[in-house]
Amino acid sequence: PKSIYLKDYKRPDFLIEKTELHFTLDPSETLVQSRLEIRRNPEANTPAASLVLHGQELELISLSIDGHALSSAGYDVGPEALTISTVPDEFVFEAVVKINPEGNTSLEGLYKSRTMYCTQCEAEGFRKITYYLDRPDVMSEFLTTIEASESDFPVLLSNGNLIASGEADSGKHFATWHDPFKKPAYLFALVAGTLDYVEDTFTTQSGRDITLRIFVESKDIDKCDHAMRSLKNAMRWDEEVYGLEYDLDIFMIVAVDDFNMGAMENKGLNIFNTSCVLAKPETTTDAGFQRVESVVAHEYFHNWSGNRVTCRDWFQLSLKEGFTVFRDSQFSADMNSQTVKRVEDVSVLRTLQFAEDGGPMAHPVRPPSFIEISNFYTLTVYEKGSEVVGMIHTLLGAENFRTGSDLYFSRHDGEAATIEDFVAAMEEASGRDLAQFTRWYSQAGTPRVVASDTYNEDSGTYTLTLAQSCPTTPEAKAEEKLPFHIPIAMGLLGDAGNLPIQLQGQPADPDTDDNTNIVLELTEPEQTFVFEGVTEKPTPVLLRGFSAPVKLHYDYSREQLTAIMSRDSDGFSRWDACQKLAVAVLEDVMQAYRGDQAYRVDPLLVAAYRAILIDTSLDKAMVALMLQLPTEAYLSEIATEIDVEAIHFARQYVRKHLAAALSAQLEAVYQASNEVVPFSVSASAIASRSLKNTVLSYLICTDTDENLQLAQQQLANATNMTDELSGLTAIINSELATDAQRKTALDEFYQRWSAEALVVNQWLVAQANVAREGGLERVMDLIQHEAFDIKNPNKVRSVIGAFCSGNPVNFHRQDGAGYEFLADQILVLNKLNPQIASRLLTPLTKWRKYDKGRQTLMCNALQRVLAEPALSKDVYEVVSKSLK
Ligand code: BAL
Ligand code: ZN
Repeated sequence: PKSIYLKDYKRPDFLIEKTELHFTLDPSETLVQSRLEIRRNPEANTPAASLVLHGQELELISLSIDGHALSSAGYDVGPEALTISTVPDEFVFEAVVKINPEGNTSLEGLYKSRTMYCTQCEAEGFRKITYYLDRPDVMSEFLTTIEASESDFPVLLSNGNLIASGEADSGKHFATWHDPFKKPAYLFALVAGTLDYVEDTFTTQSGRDITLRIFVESKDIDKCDHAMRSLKNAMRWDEEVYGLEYDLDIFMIVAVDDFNMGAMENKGLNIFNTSCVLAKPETTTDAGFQRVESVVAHEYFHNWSGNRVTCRDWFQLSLKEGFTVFRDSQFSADMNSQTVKRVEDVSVLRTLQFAEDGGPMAHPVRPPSFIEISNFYTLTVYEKGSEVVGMIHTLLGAENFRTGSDLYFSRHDGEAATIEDFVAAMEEASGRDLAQFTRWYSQAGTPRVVASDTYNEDSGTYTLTLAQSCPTTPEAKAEEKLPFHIPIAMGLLGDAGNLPIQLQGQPADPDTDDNTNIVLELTEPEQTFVFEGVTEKPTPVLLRGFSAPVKLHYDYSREQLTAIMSRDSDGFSRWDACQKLAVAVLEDVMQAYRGDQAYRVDPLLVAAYRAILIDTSLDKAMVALMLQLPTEAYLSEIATEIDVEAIHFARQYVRKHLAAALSAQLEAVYQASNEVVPFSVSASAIASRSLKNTVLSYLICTDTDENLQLAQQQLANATNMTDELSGLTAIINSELATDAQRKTALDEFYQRWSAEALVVNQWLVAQANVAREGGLERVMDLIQHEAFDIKNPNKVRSVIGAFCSGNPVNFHRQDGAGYEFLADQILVLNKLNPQIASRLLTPLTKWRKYDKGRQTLMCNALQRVLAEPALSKDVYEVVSKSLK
């Protein structure tokens, strides 16, 4: 397989003004008739004589140009393209092709999910529907007719507005949809099925009434309210915060069970993985509710950041994804809690994106090349991309950022844009030079910032030196990397609270009423900042709000960390200090484990936890987050060499120690939060459940039968899935429970919920994650269970994905059996669904961070996958790059 390079980008030779499609649906022989009004692109870089259209897995029936059928001498059909050697400057291209939706297990293009037809075209799935210029800079008006049996497929949907429907000559029924907004083919969508819907309306700020519909299988009709509420909130929020209004007369969401991604922002017809749209208290956890809210908003926000202004090419993916993740994070923070949302986002970034940035698949936010674009829907493009937009927001301030965003949307409306276009609008709106800043888009790797300081009591000056560097990544060596432009929000902490900040040589800002916070701009390899009027030796609080995606090192004492935890004004920094303290304590235990020494849990951590448990003035959500020790995945990310057993042991040991030392406080908090109140998904109700269930996870570590009973009671009496699943998880992870007790809990749960696929998925995840011995054997049993289906991505993620990423002691078994299991599953999925196969590889790609024995075993598993003769591009790219 070949790499494609950003530097080779050329404008398209042809444009498609209008696209007319006619689908005659059939499970194995769907006919797709296309009529394309094509003309040469006057702005083509290297005008070509021949027309080359993308097309894959299509059976060509007929072709014509301007009504004249083409004989086979006039064209060439290959596995990936159709080439017509000579065409006029302007012409009508018509084709009839046959496709096989029920045989399409890749879930790209048109496929069947249970009883319905649906599509997924981003990034390059449209070419599996018909011959086309399947690239985002070719934007066309679409007219789509769908013809199918009315009894089997009463609902027929596509993008835009419904303009005709009725009985076709064939006796089947049809619907014709017209989308007046030009769009690239990746935003095309079609749905046909027996679906119910809930409907609502939204009146836009200019007074237009929009019909909102969420289509689901009838059994799920009671799970749409939260998505609808989230959609309306998102529509209002986008008007208020970004001044952006919805454009079509109807906005539709369809829930499908078999879906590679979370959801897809097709124009006017979003298609969602059921897991990201369906929610009701009995079946959905709080995390699930929040995911629905954020994904519904994310896809809706794409209507502007992605659809009205799209990407010129796939290298620009973060233009729409990074910006849209930033927008949905702002939205979720506004709807719930700023600090909690920030902590959650940063946890994902620091655990998973930093790991990606430090591994063989590391790439800049704008990758310079790819073999298969599906491999670049990554945490780097999405989450780091969002952080990069967030840094622009920090550097410009909210007002200039909004002016820049307005300029970007008005200037590029209806166009396919680049990251340069976005940055240029931000520069023009603010007058700031972001040239150096754009290195965030072109250099991979997580920068490291080392902070050191001195305090001069006599002069009252505090001097802070920041030095930056960036490790080697596949595209550049460390020494070739140029310094980043890094905004570092910070403050100084004294004995009684935050100190006023006065930077030497800078006048005090009369506009600010907060003189205890400043954003330093680090642009050089090393820079020194001098603060004046500092009346006591301060503790620096660096990277407040996690103002840049960097690894910042400062040699904090544990006392300084507890001071930040209890006194800093920034909630994120308080949580972060708690994490740092916990990491230090865990590292003590890991060291003792390796050195066969006595274990000691620093009493400072116990005291800090006791203080937050008894302080009823604190936000319960933050208390829960602070009580959660750094995960094994995070501890692995920050380790130079991952010691699987030591990490697992240390975490368990410290948890047990804390549970025993704080049992009275934990029990009191549990009892206080275990009140029966009407269910709500308000931030405060979620916070309360989060604290209760975090506390339960500690209580279950104690050797007390009553605590096991507590979990059993919670499982039996729960009125919502958050509590029910926490009860189940506590029991199946408990060392106190007998095998029979665990089995009963699991069996009863399954009996209760076997008809609810999304609940069963959570039941699968809970089992795949159990760290007790024998995890691999349990997962091998699970993939034989009636609830498992390797063709369904949610099931694959729930069992294989959850086990390999979320159960390190079992997956990284020393005999390598976990690696061989994963390789076996990847080889099966490589044939069925290459995108999912490729995603599952991630844990194996990290082999360099393990001991020599595991390195060899992990590489053997990767080599076995690489030896597969019919390897998909998706899997090939990840395996070959990770073995390099
Ligand atoms: N565009 C793919 C799904 C999403 O990011 O919204
Ligand atoms: Zn997106």
